[in-house]
Amino acid sequence: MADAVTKVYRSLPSDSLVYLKTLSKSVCLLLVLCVLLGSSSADNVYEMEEFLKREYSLTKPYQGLGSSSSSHWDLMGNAMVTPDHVRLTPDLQSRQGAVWSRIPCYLRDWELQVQFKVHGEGKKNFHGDGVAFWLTKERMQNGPVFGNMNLFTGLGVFVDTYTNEDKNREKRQTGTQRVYPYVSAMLGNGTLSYDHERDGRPTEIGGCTAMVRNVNHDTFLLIRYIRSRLTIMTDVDGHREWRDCADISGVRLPLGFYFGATSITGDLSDNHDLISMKLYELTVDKTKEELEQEEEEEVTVPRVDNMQQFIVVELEEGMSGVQYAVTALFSLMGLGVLAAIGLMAYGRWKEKSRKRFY
Ligand SMILES: *[C@@H]1O[C@H](CO)[C@@H](O)[C@H](O)[C@H]1NC(C)=O
Ligand SMILES: [Ca+2]
Repeated sequence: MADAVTKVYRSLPSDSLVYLKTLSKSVCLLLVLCVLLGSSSADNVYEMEEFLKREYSLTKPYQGLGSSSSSHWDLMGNAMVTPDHVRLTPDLQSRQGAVWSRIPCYLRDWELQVQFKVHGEGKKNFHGDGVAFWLTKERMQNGPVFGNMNLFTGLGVFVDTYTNEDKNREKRQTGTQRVYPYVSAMLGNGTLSYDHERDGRPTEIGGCTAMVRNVNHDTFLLIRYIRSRLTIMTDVDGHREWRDCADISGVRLPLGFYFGATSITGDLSDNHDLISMKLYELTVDKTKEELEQEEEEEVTVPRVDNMQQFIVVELEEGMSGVQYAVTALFSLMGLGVLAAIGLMAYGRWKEKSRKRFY
């Protein structure tokens, strides 16, 4: 029972607000009240279990994972299944591992709750590279983006544990320094490239710091997509509480993409363990107009409305201070010389004119 209660606690929306807005209000108020009073009866379990989509979820003991034809998930690369987790990569150099759903997802509104664990021997900033969660058109591809291909089409949420960005450059350009591990989201459209050297900054649409590594408590990530709004939350400090991480409106994701989780190690490594991925369908009350609009404007290429807002404004990588000073100095000297020549010429001319008059 304790387990059931925890399950309800975990799976019910911590922010009941979305539900308040979306589910019919009476049902929802009841639900919220139940949760608030902590009186979650068995009925609630079933209620949430109904929303859980088993075909898109991956939970212990990972029966639906493997090469059998009845599996819902494929395993790839160095990924290994144990009774307690799917180890995407071990704490060893140059490994890549992944799990990919076999079934394309046609749900419009959903919530993905991921439990994962990143741990290893490496000391501060001597570990990497992180783990990523996906909803993409492509699946089962090897590549440099946390073990997935670059130029992907769809959503990538990265838990980046290693800072690649040159710290000095970062400070010069943005005035701040980011603390890692860092969770960030990117919407790929097939031509946008993830810049590994800059930790994906140029294409990032939102993110937050999340101290996920080598902690004793469980760590979770929530990705919610409802009414074209993408919300990311984290629960990584052992408080069993969702914390806002990113909130982006106008995210247009086509239907029929695949969920996946990937990881990679390079010179530096970590164990990247996936414990569960639970996908819930969210029921949303939509007006007739909204539904018609959805039908008409079927999205084919992922995009974010007003992408402009995410373009990182960077200072020009032009002349440095020293270069400036030297250039200015030479310019001044040049002006001085010109002025001197000018004055001499003027003096001569004046002398000449004087001579002429007298
Ligand atoms: C992908 O997005 C970029 C930047 O917004 C844009 O320049 C490019 O044309 C887009 N590609 C496609 C295939 O839509
Ligand atoms: Ca990185």
